[in-house]
Amino acid sequence: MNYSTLLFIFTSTFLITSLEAQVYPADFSQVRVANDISNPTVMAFANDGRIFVAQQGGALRVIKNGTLLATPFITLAVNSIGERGLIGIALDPDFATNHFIYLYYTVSDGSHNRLSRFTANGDVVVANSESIVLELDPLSTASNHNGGALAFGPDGKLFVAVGENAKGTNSQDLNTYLGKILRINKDGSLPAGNPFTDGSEQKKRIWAYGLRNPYTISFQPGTGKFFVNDVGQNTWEEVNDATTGGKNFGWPSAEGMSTNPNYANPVYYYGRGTGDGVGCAITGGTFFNPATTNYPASYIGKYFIMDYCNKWINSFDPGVANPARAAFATAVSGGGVSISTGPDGNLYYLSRDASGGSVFKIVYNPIAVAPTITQQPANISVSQGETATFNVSASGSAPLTYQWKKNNVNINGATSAAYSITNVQAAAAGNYKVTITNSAGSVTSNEVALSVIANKAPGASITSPATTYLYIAGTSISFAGTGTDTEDGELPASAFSWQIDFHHDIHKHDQPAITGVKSGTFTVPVEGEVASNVWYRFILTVTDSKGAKAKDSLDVFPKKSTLSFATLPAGLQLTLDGQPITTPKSVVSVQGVKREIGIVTPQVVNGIDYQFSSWSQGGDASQTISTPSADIIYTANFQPVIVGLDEQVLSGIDLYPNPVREDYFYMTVVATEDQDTFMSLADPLMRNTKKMNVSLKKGNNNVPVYVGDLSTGMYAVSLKMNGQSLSKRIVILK
Ligand SMILES: [Ca+2]
Repeated sequence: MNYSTLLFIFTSTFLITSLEAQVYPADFSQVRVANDISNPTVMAFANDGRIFVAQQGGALRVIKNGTLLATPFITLAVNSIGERGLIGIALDPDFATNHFIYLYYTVSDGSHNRLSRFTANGDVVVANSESIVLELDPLSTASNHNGGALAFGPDGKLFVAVGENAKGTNSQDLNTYLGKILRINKDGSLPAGNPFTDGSEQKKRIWAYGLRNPYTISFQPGTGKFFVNDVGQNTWEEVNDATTGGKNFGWPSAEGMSTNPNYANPVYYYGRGTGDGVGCAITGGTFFNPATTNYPASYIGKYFIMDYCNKWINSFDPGVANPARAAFATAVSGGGVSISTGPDGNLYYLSRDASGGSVFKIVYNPIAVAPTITQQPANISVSQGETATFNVSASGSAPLTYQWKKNNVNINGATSAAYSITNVQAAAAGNYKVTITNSAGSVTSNEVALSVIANKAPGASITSPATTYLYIAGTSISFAGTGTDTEDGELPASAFSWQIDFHHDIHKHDQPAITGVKSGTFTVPVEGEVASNVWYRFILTVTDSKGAKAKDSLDVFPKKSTLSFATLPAGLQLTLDGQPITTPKSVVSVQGVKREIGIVTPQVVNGIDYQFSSWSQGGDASQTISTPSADIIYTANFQPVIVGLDEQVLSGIDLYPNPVREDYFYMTVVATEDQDTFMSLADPLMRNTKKMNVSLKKGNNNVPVYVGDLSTGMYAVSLKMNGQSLSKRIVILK
């Protein structure tokens, strides 16, 4: 994949939207409730019908009676780099009387995530009502895996999902909140009934651990069943049952199903790929148990999940073992980040879609319902050469068909909810409206005007970095651009806005815009994402004095090296970023990115226990390396576990003569019962090994061992007996 500079066409996203119409079961359709909610993260419903929608940048918005209120409930100062920002919300179970709202956000200096309580006064916050509930552990420079989900359990306790900050070992460390589900009192204090009652403050708040990025959680009304949706790394997305406290879900050692009895397996999981039922990130899950609904009874009690990348909604029965997936929706709008069951008995989802972030409602109309317009098109005023887009939203039974008209005449091909005119010229001015039709009737929108201003759109160009530039993590990328305009001349710095989006595979992480500068630097973090199929997209937008815009875009790719991992003896296991790998193994890594390497110990091969001895590059068994500028091999040396001579009695075996100068030595051993087992010899570097079967009789045994085929050296002799490995050193001299 090699992107060169490309000019953005404003209409592209709308054209794609119209081509990818949502597919629902018969009689289901979606209605847009609100849009223009940029970078939405999560939402919560009040029983009075209001929907609170959090924006990553710190604003909490309110949708009331189907309208997005212009004034945010609150605008918090947050750090919103990467996946940070305002990313969690829960309403108090007694919200109707105490008006408490809990928010999870990254503090503005980026040092940590915080959980705070705020008090509502109608649709806005009571000034200075913030009460800090819990300060979470310090963050590294990695800006991803923050979790953020909040929910009250049936016990009235607040459950908090915290990501592992892109460091897998945090998930197994009971002295940090990172990578955990916490269970706390509303004020942050320790509740009774948590699984760990001793140790650190963190440990005593932990409800479940071994999690990577638990972005959403859900309780089932009635049963209290508690599911945690954990976004996976390279293989599996998980739904985990954390109803019972104290479970370890295995990250980073295990993702998906594991045979390790210490890990709780997911109740449902799905893998990578294209299409329905697979994907890249589980960003929503909800138990569909509304008080009332007009959905068919077969949907009630099901657990609905949503995937961000492949844009589908599936469901499964949470009450059965190994539940099967049921298809529900495909090609949903944009990138879904949250799915909820509304108090009105409908499913809702929150999407980073082409309309600037939207809330959608999924409705069931078994009897055809005529269309009604939920959002009218608006008047548009554009400069010559720009793109004009009219939008309409309507509810009613699917399928809905659209026909846009200019000055009362049908426009050929203008048959979607959005209608775009590119490269607008004076002749495009006029009056526009749309008629929406289904089997039960039709409705026509308000007529709105398109005005064309005698103004030419500006031109934008990114001049730095060069298209051939490749970055190294930890270094700064210098960016610069120009903006020219026929009427205004050279555009001033205030006309410039930069967007630097981090792309990984098929999804992207939005970064906050940098405005008011013609040039600047961007430092690439060394932590956060270890994958190598990553790049940054620099987008420059310039705006002229009449409001006309132009964009330029440049994709900047990394320099990469190959990291190879080996062990001596060969074939043993290591860990990379906390996950087990079997050697030899090679991975491509972005230069400058930090990787955590470690060893698995002890390991048993052919009955011999091995333990870590040293790394080829030196250093501790577990260490952090920075991906170098050249390919490299990291070799971990292991040694057999050899019991010392002073432990002769304990070992239970004796060897004579030792040293041995002939072709045989004798091993004496006392067995508690008859048994067929085996013994092995190995030199410390495993250059010479020998394995032989041994039949032991109850009582004293004197076993001759042929070593005529082994060269001079020190060897570990290991005997398996009663499930234990007994070892002793012997020296062979020729
Ligand atoms: Ca102009």
